[in-house]
Amino acid sequence: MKKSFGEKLKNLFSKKIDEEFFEELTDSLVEGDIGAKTAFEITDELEQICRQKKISEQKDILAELKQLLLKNIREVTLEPDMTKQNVWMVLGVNGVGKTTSVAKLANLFKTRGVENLVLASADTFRAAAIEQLDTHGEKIGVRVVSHQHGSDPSAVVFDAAEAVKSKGPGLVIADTAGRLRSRLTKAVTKKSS
Ligand SMILES: Nc1nc2c(ncn2[C@@H]2O[C@H](COP(=O)(O)OP(=O)(O)OP(=O)(O)O)[C@@H](O)[C@H]2O)c(=O)[nH]1
Ligand SMILES: [Mg+2]
Repeated sequence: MKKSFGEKLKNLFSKKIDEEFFEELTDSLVEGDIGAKTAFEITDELEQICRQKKISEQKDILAELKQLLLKNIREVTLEPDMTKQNVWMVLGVNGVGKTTSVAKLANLFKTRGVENLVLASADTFRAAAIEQLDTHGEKIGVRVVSHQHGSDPSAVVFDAAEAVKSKGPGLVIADTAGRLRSRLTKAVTKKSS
């Protein structure tokens, strides 16, 4: 089974600290979807800090890395504009928690009083993804729009958007299969125009 980002880091931090270590760290950060530019910047800064502070112990380097990673996390406020129709797409690499986050967001906004709320099952790629979102929808009492497994994901988002639109301002939260956002957004824009 493919190692998770956390497992890879753990493994790396049990090795000897040398030049190769920093190269492997950069690779792990890129593979962990941090982005090549940021990954190189983080590793360069970490190397610099280690030199300046004369740090060589794995646990101390790890603590510095944690600080650098935290520095790169941005806080955002997610709030639908309830004077209009909002369509949110949840993206991210496999298994990162997209579907769970869709359900958590739906539950949060439902309890905050958003009534015109529809989930779009736009992960039509992975087997059982539709059932997974259906189960969440049932549990939290939110409507889920879905098509057949293997169908066009943009058509699902389009139908969910239409369902919300027919009732006025509201929110669509779309679960997706991952990161092929250019294809999906292009298709949704084309269908809506
Ligand atoms: N500990 C922990 N586990 C989580 C969290 N969010 C999701 N998970 C678990 O991570 C696994 C994957 O979550 P999903 O929500 O299915 O992730 P996904 O990105 O939709 O996965 P794919 O659709 O396969 O790409 C599940 O076992 C979840 O229960 C979280 O915040 N904390
Ligand atoms: Mg999913």
